[in-house]
Amino acid sequence: MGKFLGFDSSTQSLSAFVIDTDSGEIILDENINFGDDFPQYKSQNGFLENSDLLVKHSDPLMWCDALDLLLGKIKKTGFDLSIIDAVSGSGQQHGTVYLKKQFADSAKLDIKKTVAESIKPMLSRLTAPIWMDSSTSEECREIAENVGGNKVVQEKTGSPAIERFSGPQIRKFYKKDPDSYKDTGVIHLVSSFMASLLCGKSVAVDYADASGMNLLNLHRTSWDEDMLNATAPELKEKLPEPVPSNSAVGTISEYYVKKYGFKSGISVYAWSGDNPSSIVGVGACIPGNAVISLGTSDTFFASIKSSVVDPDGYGHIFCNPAGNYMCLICFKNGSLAREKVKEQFNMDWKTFDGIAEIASVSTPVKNLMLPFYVSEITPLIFEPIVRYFGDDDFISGENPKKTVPAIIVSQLLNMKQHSLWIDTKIKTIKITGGASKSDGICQFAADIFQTPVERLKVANSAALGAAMRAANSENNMNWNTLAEMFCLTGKKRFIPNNNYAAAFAESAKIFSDLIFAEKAEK
Ligand code: XUL
Repeated sequence: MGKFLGFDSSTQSLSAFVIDTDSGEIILDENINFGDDFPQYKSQNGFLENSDLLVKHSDPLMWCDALDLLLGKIKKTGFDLSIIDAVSGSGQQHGTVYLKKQFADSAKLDIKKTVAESIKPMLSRLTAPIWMDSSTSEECREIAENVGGNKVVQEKTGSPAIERFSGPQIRKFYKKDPDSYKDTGVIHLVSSFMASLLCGKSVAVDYADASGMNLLNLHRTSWDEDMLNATAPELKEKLPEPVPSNSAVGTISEYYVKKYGFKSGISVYAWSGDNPSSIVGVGACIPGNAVISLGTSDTFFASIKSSVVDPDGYGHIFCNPAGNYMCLICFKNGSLAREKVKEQFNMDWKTFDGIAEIASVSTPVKNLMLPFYVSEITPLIFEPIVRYFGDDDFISGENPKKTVPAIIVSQLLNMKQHSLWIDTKIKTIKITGGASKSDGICQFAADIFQTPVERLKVANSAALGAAMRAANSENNMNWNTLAEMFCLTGKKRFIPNNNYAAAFAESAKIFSDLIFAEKAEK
C-alpha cells in the first residue's frame, strides 16, 4: 500500500496523477499544456510546423522543460512529493529521440541547470519524429522488401511496416543523415526517454511500447535480428534493452530529490506507451472489454489472448503490460477533426455536445462524411479529404445541426469497420478521453457498435494507468483490486437502441464503399 505517481507525456501535454492505495483516492491531478505554456517552442498542438504536411516532429527539449515546469507547479501547490513511494509513466507511442553516446554512458542531470540545459548537448538529432508523421512510405516498402514482405513483418512484430512506427522512422534518419545516425549512441522512445530523465541514466524500454517499433519480435520479446538488419546498420547497439512492463528500471535521480523533494531511492518502473497504460487505467486489461479512447488520436483497443493479426494491416498487436496481448487501431483524425467542425461554426464544446446529444436520441443519422481533415492512418490517406454525402442542407456545409452528428457518426463507423477482424467477444465498451464527456458521442457509440458503453470517471486513463502500474510493480497489487478502487464508471450506462441496428449497419456498409471508391480514385 502507498502513494504512486503516474505521468502521461502526450502529444499536447504532460500530466501527473498520484493515487493513494490506502484511501482509494486520486490525490493529485496536475498538468501543463505545451501550446499554452511554451510559446517559445512554436508547437501550438505539441509539434513543429513543417511545410511538408506528412512530416510531424517535436522538440524533445520541450518535453524536458515540461518535467521541470510540471514538478515546479506541483511543488508550488504545496503537494509534498516526499510521500511518493514509486513512479511510472506513459508516453505517446512510436516517437523516437536520438542521443549521443554520452547519454547512453551517463545521463546525469546537473542540479544547477534545467533538465533541458543538461540534455541539449547530448542530442544527436534536434527533433523527434512523432506518431503523427506519415513521411516514411518509402522506408516501409524497403523494410518489408528486405525481410520478404509485409506478411513476415506482421508475423514477427504484430504489424506490417507502418509509417509512424519507430523502425521506418529510424531508417529514414539513417538514410537522410548517416553522419548523425553514426553519432547516435542510443535511440529512445518517448516513454523510455522520459523514464531516463527521471533516473538520470539511459534506461530500458518496456515490451508493450517496444511493440510499436516494427523491431520487437512479439513471440520472443527480444529485438528481431532480421528486422534490425532490414532497418539500419548497427541498430541493436543503439537500442535500449526491452524488459517486462513491471521492471524497475532505476531509482529517482538526485536532481529531483534536491529540487522537488522526492524521497531518495524510490523506484522508477518502466514507462509504457499511452495506449498500453490506458488499457490498465480503464480497468480493461482482462479480455471482454473494448476501449474507445477519444484524444488527439482516437484509438480502439482491447485485451486479447492470442496474437491474431488484422488481414488488412491497419490493426496492431502489442504486448499487454498486464500480460498476454492487446490489439489497437489508431485514427489520426480524432479531436483535431472534431475541433475543425467546432471552429467552422464558431461554437463552443457545450453547443457541440448539445447538438450531438439531441441528434443521438432522435432518428438514426444517415448523413455521412469523409472526415479526414488531416492525412489519416486508418484508412491510409495521405492528403486531407473532407466530403459530405446526404441531405442537401447538409452537403451545403452550412448546417451545424447536421454536420456535428455526421462527423461523430462517420468517425465511429470508420472505427467499427476497421475493428471487425478482432476475434475476442466484446461485452462492454469503456469510453475515455476528453470527448467522452459528451453524452451524444457515448450514445452514438453504443448504437453503432450495438454494445453497452460505460464512461470512465477519470478522463486521463493513461496517467491513471501509469500510477496503477507503479502500484502493481512495487507492491504486486492485484489488477482487479486496483481497478475496483480507481477505474470507476459513471452511473449513466449507454444502452444500444436495437431499433437503430439495421440503419447503422447499412450506413457502415455505405461508409466502407465511400472509402473504397475514394481510394480507387487515387
Ligand atoms: C497509437 C498511436 C497514438 C499515439 C498517441 O498507435 O499512434 O495513439 O500513441 O499518443
